[in-house]
Amino acid sequence: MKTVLTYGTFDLLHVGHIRLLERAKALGDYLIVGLSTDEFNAVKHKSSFLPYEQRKEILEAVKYVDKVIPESTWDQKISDVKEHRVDVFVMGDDWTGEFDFLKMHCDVVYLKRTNDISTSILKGRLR
Ligand code: C2G
Repeated sequence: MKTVLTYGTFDLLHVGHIRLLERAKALGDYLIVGLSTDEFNAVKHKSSFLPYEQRKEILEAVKYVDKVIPESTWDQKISDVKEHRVDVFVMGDDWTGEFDFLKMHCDVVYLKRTNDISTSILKGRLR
């Protein structure tokens, strides 16, 4: 079984997130999402519209997602990769290069971001 891992806030889930999750799942058989906790979002200088528990429940309903784990620090990735026997680490290409240190432990794939959609665009439209 090929395990894929990705991380993110996934707030106000939109097609950019879904297309990332779809392509990530296509790289293996089992997709784990490290979902940023509300506290970690503060560390990322991001605040999410929806709290962690709701973002988790929504992600768990996505057919591409097999497991959701909390992301609470920047430096949990190596231990997550080892603990979950991850074969492929995936992020959108706005992160290109940032996680190359994981190449010692698993494949690292940066996927093209979907243009013209983001949580901040959606929040702006809501305002
Ligand atoms: N994404 C995308 N296209 C968009 C918006 C987002 O492909 N239009 C991707 C991002 O590149 C990321 C994932 O969807 O891989 C989740 O996006 P965010 O929730 O914004 O995640 P981010 O805040 O970048 O958190 O440790 C890593 C961080 O937790 C990543």
